[in-house]
Formats: sequence, structure tokens, C-alpha cells
Amino acid sequence: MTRSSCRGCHGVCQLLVHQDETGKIVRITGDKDSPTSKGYICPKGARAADTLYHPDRITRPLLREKGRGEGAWRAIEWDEALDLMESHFKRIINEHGPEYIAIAQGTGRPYTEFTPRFCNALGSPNHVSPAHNCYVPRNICAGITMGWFPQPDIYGRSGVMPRCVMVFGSNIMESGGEGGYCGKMVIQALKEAEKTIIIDPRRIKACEGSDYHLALRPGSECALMLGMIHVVIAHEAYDKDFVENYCSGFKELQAHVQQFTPQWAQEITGVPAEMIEQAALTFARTGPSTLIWGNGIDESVCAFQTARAVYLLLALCGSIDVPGGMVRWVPPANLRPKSGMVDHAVQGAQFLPPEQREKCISPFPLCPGAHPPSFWQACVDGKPYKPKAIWLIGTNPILTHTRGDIVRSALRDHMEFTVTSDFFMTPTAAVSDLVLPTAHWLEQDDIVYFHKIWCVLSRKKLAQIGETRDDRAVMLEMAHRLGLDEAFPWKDWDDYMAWILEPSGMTFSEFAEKDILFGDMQYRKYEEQGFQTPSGKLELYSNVMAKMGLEPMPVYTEPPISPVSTPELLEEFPFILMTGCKLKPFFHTEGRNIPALRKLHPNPMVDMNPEDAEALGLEEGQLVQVRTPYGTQRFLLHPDERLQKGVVHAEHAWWFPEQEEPEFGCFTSNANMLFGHEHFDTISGAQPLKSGLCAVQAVSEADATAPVS
Ligand SMILES: Nc1nc2c(c(=O)[nH]1)N[C@H]1C(S)=C(S)[C@@H](COP(=O)(O)OP(=O)(O)OC[C@H]3O[C@@H](n4cnc5c(=O)[nH]c(N)nc54)[C@H](O)[C@@H]3O)O[C@H]1N2
Ligand SMILES: Nc1nc2c(c(=O)[nH]1)N[C@H]1C(S)=C(S)[C@@H](COP(=O)(O)OP(=O)(O)OC[C@H]3O[C@@H](n4cnc5c(=O)[nH]c(N)nc54)[C@H](O)[C@@H]3O)O[C@H]1N2
Ligand code: SF4
Ligand SMILES: [Mo]
Repeated sequence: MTRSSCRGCHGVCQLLVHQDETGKIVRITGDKDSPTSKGYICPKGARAADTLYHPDRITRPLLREKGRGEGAWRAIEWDEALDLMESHFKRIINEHGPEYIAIAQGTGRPYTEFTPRFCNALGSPNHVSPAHNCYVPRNICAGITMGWFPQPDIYGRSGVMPRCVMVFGSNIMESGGEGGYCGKMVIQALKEAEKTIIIDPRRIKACEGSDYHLALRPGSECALMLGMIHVVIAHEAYDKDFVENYCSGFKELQAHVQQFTPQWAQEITGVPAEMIEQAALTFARTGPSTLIWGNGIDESVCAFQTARAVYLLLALCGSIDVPGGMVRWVPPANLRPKSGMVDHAVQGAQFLPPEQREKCISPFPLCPGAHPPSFWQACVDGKPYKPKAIWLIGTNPILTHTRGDIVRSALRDHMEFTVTSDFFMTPTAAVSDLVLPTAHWLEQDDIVYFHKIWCVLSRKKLAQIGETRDDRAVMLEMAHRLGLDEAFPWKDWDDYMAWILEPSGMTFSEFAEKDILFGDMQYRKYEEQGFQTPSGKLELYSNVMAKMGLEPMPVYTEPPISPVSTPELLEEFPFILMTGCKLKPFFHTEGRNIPALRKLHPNPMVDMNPEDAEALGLEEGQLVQVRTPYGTQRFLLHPDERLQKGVVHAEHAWWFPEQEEPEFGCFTSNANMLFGHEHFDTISGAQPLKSGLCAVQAVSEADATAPVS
């Protein structure tokens, strides 16, 4: 039995991996001695070996033999695959320039520490990822507002737990882990808190026993925050010492929010003014207060300003860098940083020449990397230019990005060379030229650092299936072949890990023995260091944004397709549509081909309030179509009491590995085909994936023969 750390989601759980005498992994269980997860394990973690040993796993590099998407593959040697990539990449760099090669990645997975660095070192600004819709705008916003990204102090390592916990647009306590926090630990923090405030259109599990559930209208988060800030200032409930000494722009904020009364917020959000007032005062007066937040905030045209408003509320409430509040973790000493959150240089922006940065395909000033919808469009129509090659590492954008049809056309019909690194033949891999077999976390030695900066965990290689390779080892080798040695001076993956550990004097096996390392936490670091902003203070009024010509004070933007913005659509599309709330058995598109997981959730579902379903004459399990101004997709109906009336939720990331290559049914129940490419957050490029309008209708008898799975 070996203690390792899981990467079935954003990872944080320490697990026990049990092997038989031949070394085969036979069972994976939770580790009750783990300080990060205290014995928790979810179905994805428990079934990790089902992915590892899956008969459909790609175990050798595969080269396309016929046209793209025709399903004809030939296994080749790694050297041949790497030669091919090297020659295409070199040719494109010479003929067109490095910006014509894009590196795409998915959400935070082990490769994340090298993908942006590789892209920057290559000289390409076109790093493509779902980050504009997830997490990173909050991170950039934090950088601008205070210089670092505050994290919830919910593990009690200081001896202090939060007295008030706010959960805002996040459901990780139900779905798994996120950002380095295990769902179980969030539940624990909610249990221990005196007061809990849940802000979510759905009555999620966290609402059970909570003090306040603010069931706002999807997309109206920023209005709610502005109303709460108004209350905290009007009642002088803010932390005067912190505001006076460590914040700048209070007068401007006070004047700005005067208009945003709880009554004003009630009209927009649908949350009663009195509840807004009480929740705001509770959050301010029951310190230390902390926050768990998520995609409910990110996937909106107001994502950036909502994040700004949240930081201002946290600052006013004195939550910043105090025990039990929202803190900046001190990473373990004597390890070189592996996270861009500790040292920006890790991401390698210093290797990208400024003139190359200018060529990034993104019309948005603070979009992280290339803006995916704009990037895929550019591949098809050549505006501003037409990228020629892409290396997709751990992403399935035909399903997870909007308009998979454009993504697919970009890959299949327009690129000169495409390579995908994955475990399986996915709808995205299926239209590539070359597919590289990727090592699973059970096949990796790792110093697990990415999100969990408050601790570092070890991961041990316990298996090797076929010729799979760690993405990072492959990027290292490609970097050497392309002469990117300045950014990648390490000989190989082991050499890199030895370099990370070097200041500690430990070898990898000595580190692996320890399993976990903690940082030596200090709080209120701003007292000595100030904040890393132009004024040296936490900027309630953002000088950086003002200088960029952006609104320096948070303002609310109504969702572009909503009962308020487009009342003329209501007759045809009477429901508010949220998409992609995370499902426990799956990690985005992963898990549909794991029988033990699929059994837990066999079909793509659309959830709606039971009264709405009844009014439409729809029943549990019935095949329905969800229609928006942009498309129609099919799901099975699930009457769900957690949803307020008038709001519908369609699951994302559905494909059917049991169906035929190359599509694997990726366009029948694809929630991302229900959106257009017109509406974005003007600052970050985020998309309103949780606040559209739709109709839900029964599929006619004749049509119902086309099943979803
Ligand atoms: N409508 C809607 N769309 C959404 C969302 C939503 O809420 N609504 N959520 C969005 C969010 S938050 C995100 S982060 C994105 C996620 O988007 P992606 O990260 O693109 O998610 P996946 O589609 O699961 O793609 C991951 C692929 O990589 C493979 N893979 C897994 N681990 C590794 C690895 O270590 N290396 C390699 N090479 N391959 C690996 C998997 O088999 C899978 O095929 O989706 C977004 N899409
Ligand atoms: N099991 C599992 N775990 C995962 C993932 C997975 O795919 N599966 N994905 C991982 C990734 S990449 C991410 S980013 C995280 C995301 O995890 P979460 O942040 O929890 O994301 P979601 O489940 O998409 O949405 C969270 C909540 O937002 C609410 N919501 C929807 N619209 C709105 C709105 O307009 N306003 C507000 N305030 N709330 C709204 C939804 O009802 C939902 O309860 O999960 C990670 N963990
Ligand atoms: S919550 Fe995430 S890290 Fe924990 S066991 Fe499940 S997949 Fe693994
Ligand atoms: Mo995400």
C-alpha cells in the first residue's frame, strides 16, 4: 500500500493505493490520516485505476493514415512522432513565425506547470485554455487589486476557523475538489462556522442548515455584491483600521456605491433587500469571515467586475490575510516554486518578446492568453491571421468550449498540423494528425504543488502502461529539440524535480517518504510588505484599471440574453439557462467511458423545477430538446427541486465513447452548442454560460428514436 495524492480532479486528497503481489493496483481508498482530506475519497478517485488500465487507452503514438477524422491510425515510435512535431514546428516558425503555433490545455492538471512556459518559450502568445471562463480572471483581478490571490483559510492550521463562511457560486462540497480544497473540508468549515451564507440560484447541499440562502437570478452576482458593499458602508460595519491604513480609494467607493441600495439590488437579483442587508452585516460582523467561490461567478459577462466587487467586500470586512479569513499562503521553505501563484516567472512570460505578445489572438485587455472563441474563429476565417499548428494537451474543446462545430472545423479543415496528447481517442483527438499517449497520475512521480501552496504533496509512480509518457517530459524533450534550453535547462523530468528539491537537500525518494510538507504560515504580511499595487495599498479604486481605460469601480452588466435585456425573446425562450454545473462522477468530459462511473450518471440531463416540468407536461427521464437562439440539443428531463422556478440547468461535456469515431455523439447533447460568439465580458472575455435563455420541449414520437445514448 502506498500513500499518494489524487489528480482525479483539481486534486488535494491523499489516497492509499493498494497493489497485489504483481504490482497491479487493486484498490484505492481514502487516507484518514491525511491532513488535506481526512479520509475522503470520491468515486473518481476510487476508480482512478479504471482509467489507468482501460482497454481503450492509447498506449503508443498514433499517426493518421487517411483523411482527418476517418478513423485510420497507425502506431508509430515515439522518436518518429517527435521528429514529425519538430519538423512541422520548425518549418512553421521559419515560414510564418512562432505565433502560428498554438498550445492548448484544459483545466488545471499536472501539465499546467509547463504548458504556458512552453508556449512563451516558443515565442507564441497563443496559449489557448478555458481559463477565461474559469478561475483565472479572478486571479488576474486579485493581482490588480491587491497583488496576490486570497485563499480561504479553512484548514484550521492557525488554530482559528472562520466564524462566517460564504459560499458563492460554488458547489465543490457536492462535486469534489477545486482550487486545492477538498469538498469534505468545506463541509467541515461550514459545520464549524457560526454563520453561513450561500449565494446560489440552486438550493445546493450547502444550503441545508445555512443561515442565509440568497437564491439570486443567474448572472446578477455583481449587483448583489454592490448592494452588500452599500450596506456594509452605510452601516459603518466595515473594518475601519484596515480600510484607513491599508486600502486606497475608500471615499470614491463610498460615493460610487451610494446608488446601489439593497432595494436596487433586490430588483435585479430577486433576493429580498432585507436578506441582502442581513447577510452583508453578518459577513462583516462575524469575522473572521471567509469565502468559497466558483464558476457561478466566472461564467458571466460581468465576471471581472464581480470578482472586483467580491475583493472589495472582503477588504471592507477585514478578511484579508487574517487567521480564518482569506489569506496568502506561505509555501514550504526550501523548495523552488512550481506555481505561477508564488512566482510569476514560472509561467515564462519573460521569454516571450513584447512584439510577440502583441500578436495574441484576443480582443480583450485582461483575457488569460488567447481568447478561445476568437482563436477558433481566426483559424477558420483568418482574422487577424490563421494559426497553422496546434498542440492540444489534455483538453477536449469540441465539447468544453462554445461552438464545438467551429472548433472542429478549425482542427479538421484548416490547420496544417495538429497533435493531441490524451489518454483516450476523444472527439478532439479523433480529428488530429497525431495522438500522443499520456501518462496518468498513477504513472507519475511528482512534487504536487500547483494549487495547494499551503502544502506540497508527493505522488509516486506506481504503474507504466504501454509507452505512455508524462506530458511534461514530452514538452521538455520538444523544448530541447527546438532549442528552448534557456527556459528548459533541465535534462529530463527527474532532473527538473531534483532542481525543485535542491535547496532542501532532499532527493525525490526522501521527499516522497515525507508525503507532505507545510509552509510556515504568517498572517497580516501586508503590515510589513504593503500590497503589490501602484499605491502599495489594497486598491478599492483600481489605478491599474483606470490607466487601462477600464471602469476602476465595479459596475454591474446585465446578462446580454436575459428577461431584462431581451424581453422580446421570452415568449419563445421562457427559461433562464445555466449550463455545466459539475457532476460528482465525472471530471468535465472524463469518465463517460468508465462503467463504474457512468453507472452513477448514465445520461445527459437537463434539470428543471418540478412545477415547471409539470406545467409543460414533462416527466422524469423523458427525452427533451433544449433550444436557444443558437441551437438545439437533447437531454433527458430531471425534475429537480433545487432549482428555482423559471431556471433550467443543462449538463455540459457529454459525449458517448460507446458511439462511433470520430464524433462519438459529440453534437447531440453538447450544452456548448447552445451559445453564440457574440457576448463576452469586455475585460476578460468570459462568456455567459450560466445565464442564457432557452425553451424546453418534448421530442416528438418520430424523433424520439434518436436516443441520446
Ligand atoms: N457550458 C459549459 N462549458 C464549460 C463549463 C461550464 O460550466 N459550462 N466549465 C468550463 C470549465 S470550468 C473548464 S475548466 C473547462 C474544462 O475543459 P477541459 O479541461 O478541456 O476538459 P476536458 O474536456 O475534460 O478535457 C480534458 C481531456 O484531457 C484528458 N486528460 C486528462 N488528464 C490529462 C493529463 O494529465 N494529460 C493529458 N494530456 N490529457 C489529460 C482527458 O482524457 C480529456 O479528454 O470546461 C469548461 N466548459
Ligand atoms: N466532480 C467534478 N469536480 C470538479 C470538476 C468536474 O468537472 N467534476 N471541475 C473542476 C473545475 S475545472 C472547476 S472550475 C470547478 C468548478 O466548480 P464550481 O465552482 O462548483 O462550478 P459549477 O458546479 O459549475 O457551479 C457552481 C455553482 O454555481 C451556481 N451558479 C450557476 N449560475 C450562477 C449564477 O449566475 N450566480 C451564482 N452565484 N451561482 C451560479 C450553480 O448552481 C452551482 O451550484 O470544479 C472542479 N471540480
Ligand atoms: S475529490 Fe478530486 S482529489 Fe479527491 S478523490 Fe475525488 S477526484 Fe480525487
Ligand atoms: Mo474550471
